[in-house]
Amino acid sequence: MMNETTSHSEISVLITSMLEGDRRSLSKLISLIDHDHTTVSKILTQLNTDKAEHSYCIGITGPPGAGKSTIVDCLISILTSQNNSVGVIAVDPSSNFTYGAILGDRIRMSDHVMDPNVFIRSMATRGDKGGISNVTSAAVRILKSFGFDYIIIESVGAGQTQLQIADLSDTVIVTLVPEAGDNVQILKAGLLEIGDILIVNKADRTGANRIVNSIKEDGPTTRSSNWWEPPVLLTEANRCKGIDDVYIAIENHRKALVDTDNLVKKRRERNLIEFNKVIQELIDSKIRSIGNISEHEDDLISKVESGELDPYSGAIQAIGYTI
Ligand SMILES: Nc1nc2c(ncn2[C@@H]2O[C@H](COP(=O)(O)OP(=O)(O)O)[C@@H](O)[C@H]2O)c(=O)[nH]1
Ligand SMILES: [Mg+2]
Repeated sequence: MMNETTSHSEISVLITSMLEGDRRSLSKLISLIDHDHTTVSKILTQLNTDKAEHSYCIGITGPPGAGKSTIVDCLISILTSQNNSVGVIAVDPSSNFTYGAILGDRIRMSDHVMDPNVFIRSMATRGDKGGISNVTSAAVRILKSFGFDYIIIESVGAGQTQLQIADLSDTVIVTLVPEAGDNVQILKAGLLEIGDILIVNKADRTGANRIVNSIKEDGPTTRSSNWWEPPVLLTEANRCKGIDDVYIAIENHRKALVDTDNLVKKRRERNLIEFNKVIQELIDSKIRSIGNISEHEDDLISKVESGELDPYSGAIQAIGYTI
């Protein structure tokens, strides 16, 4: 495993072979940013952004255990059967994937593990519970540069201060389960609002139809518009039932985005959202590092404490610049 001493030239070698389609290099680059976020900008500046617009990003979110990874597995099977390459980032180390083998065929399972068209990677959650970190977004940029046809991001919930799954995805799928039952009102306040496609999974459990109806009755969400009404779909993901309709809904949403010029517009908006979030993160980390420096300035602190130095001048000295 490489560490923070990884040089520009080592990174360049990895990027060159990644861009030639080498999956080991792709994997190593993602490990690098996952373990040492100071490599993020070194890597991102060297990526090929020409390919980036090609990838279509699908975000899937919902409570833990709702069946997100199972749904992703089914989607992988559908997407690869149409000769698409798929890269998956799961922001949840506990995610289990069968590499698109959910349809049951053992021989196909080993095909998928070796399948150069499928790449699956779990990343640790950072900061806010379930939030998407800048590292996740950097990983998605690397996958785009690799040139996957589809990129799927799986994440639980939504952190408030960090990037949201909707900030990275062209189509957002929100997954609920019948157990949500009476909590629909609570969910409505947050999760449902961000979905372009709403799924009620575990159709085999009682109450599934009831929750579909209650979501439909609640009417338009903030994602509704004159060109898109989020469909509410019932699935049974451990048998891949209903996932064909999810795929059709994704393609319909994609077509609607393109036809209304919203795909380009929204991607441009999202670039700026990310830009602002990174600025915020950089400022926050600068403030934290200043805090750490001043802890070590015992001499300065005792001078301020004793009154030998006034707090204002002391603070400016601790920070290293004036305002
Ligand atoms: N009964 C039932 N169980 C399901 C269904 N879909 C997924 N599961 C199971 O629910 C559990 C959690 O699924 P998982 O995909 O890991 O959920 P995630 O945490 O949202 O990614 C697993 O044991 C799945 O096999 C379904 O349609 N019906
Ligand atoms: Mg999962």
